[in-house]
Amino acid sequence: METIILAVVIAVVVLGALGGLIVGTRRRKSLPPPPPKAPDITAPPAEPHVGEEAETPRDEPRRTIEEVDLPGGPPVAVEEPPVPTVEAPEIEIPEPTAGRLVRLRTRLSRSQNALGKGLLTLLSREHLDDDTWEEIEDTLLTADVGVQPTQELVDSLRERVKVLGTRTPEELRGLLREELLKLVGTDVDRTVKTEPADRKPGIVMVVGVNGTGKTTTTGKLARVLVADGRTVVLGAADTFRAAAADQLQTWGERVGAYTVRGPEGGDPASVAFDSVKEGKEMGVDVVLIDTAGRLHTKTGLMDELGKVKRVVEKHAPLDEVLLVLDATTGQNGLVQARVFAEVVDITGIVLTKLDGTAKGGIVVAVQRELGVPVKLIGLGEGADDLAPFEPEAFVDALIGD
Ligand SMILES: Nc1nc2c(ncn2[C@@H]2O[C@H](COP(=O)(O)OP(=O)(O)OP(=O)(O)O)[C@@H](O)[C@H]2O)c(=O)[nH]1
Ligand SMILES: [Mg+2]
Repeated sequence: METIILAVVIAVVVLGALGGLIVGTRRRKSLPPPPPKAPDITAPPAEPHVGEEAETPRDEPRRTIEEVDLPGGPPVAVEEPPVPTVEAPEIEIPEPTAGRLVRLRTRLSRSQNALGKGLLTLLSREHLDDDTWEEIEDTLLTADVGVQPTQELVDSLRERVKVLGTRTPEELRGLLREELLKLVGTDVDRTVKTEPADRKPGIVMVVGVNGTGKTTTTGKLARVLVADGRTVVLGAADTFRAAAADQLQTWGERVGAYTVRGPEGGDPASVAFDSVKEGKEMGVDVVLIDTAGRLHTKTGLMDELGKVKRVVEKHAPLDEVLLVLDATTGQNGLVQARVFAEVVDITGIVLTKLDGTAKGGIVVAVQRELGVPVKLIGLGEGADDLAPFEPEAFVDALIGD
């Protein structure tokens, strides 16, 4: 009897165990296979778990490399080796710089209408009486030529018109052209100094108040240099905003120029120093340093700019310090210019936004104010809308053909 009971118990246990096994197996089999996971390159590899191999059959078709989405880019095709499919970011070939001002002359139309055409119309009047001369004076002052230069131009024109007697439109145009050119100055060296004879790289620093167009100008200038066959490193010494360095880097990437940047809020002088150091190591021709916009009225900020200059000059003297002035701000720009000139020795002026103003006469006023030539002018937001300043082309654009 005991033997029978024992046999029954054993049978029940064995059957139960078998049943459980079958149920267990079924249950396991009925589980859906885990979805294939996209590889997460930021997460550590997951720990293997017991039973995982049974759940994911080894013969599951493996995903090919094409199916793997890499962050930030389309899938890279690797199966067609004859055609190079991994594309480097396209590098733009900027326009040549020669004759840019002539190409962009129509952008000066506002100054042309207000200054050039206004003057020619007034001078063509049959009787040039005192009132007319006063109107001519007002026209020049409104275009921001400045009081002293205006006086000189009017005096000289008055004299020459008197000598001329009767006058044809061509003669008047010729007179005005000569007199305007005299004010703008034709015998100044306006080349942007980027290539010192005795060393490499040339060092250019770009300064100015907020929003005048420093970063844009630095980017455009990099393009000019690259178009002329130079190699360039950019220094993002505007460390106040990360976006500022991004903005500069974007300009650089378009023409293949490397950008040196530092931590947000870091020391601008140290970024400027490092950019020249890297430029030297890389053997490039020119290092362009973009600085943060600063209020010319804030002593601390201006002192900091002086420090940036001094620290960079531990490498070598700066070849060019370009002050960027927004032409639309008129006389206020002159006040800024004076303060900057005291802190860093300005060697050239970039007048931006001349496309948006009737005050082209500011070219004359600012040169007088600083005794420093306008070397470049900005005539638009486009990448190649920066032109070397050529007095003849400028005056011709003002008075029309
Ligand atoms: N129309 C016109 N716009 C310009 C010109 N130069 C620059 N700008 C515009 O002016 C704005 C400011 O330019 P940025 O280069 O960022 O000025 P910034 O001096 O670096 O400014 P901060 O770094 O904030 O001091 C941008 O919208 C430019 O596109 C120009 O010659 N003509
Ligand atoms: Mg900027």
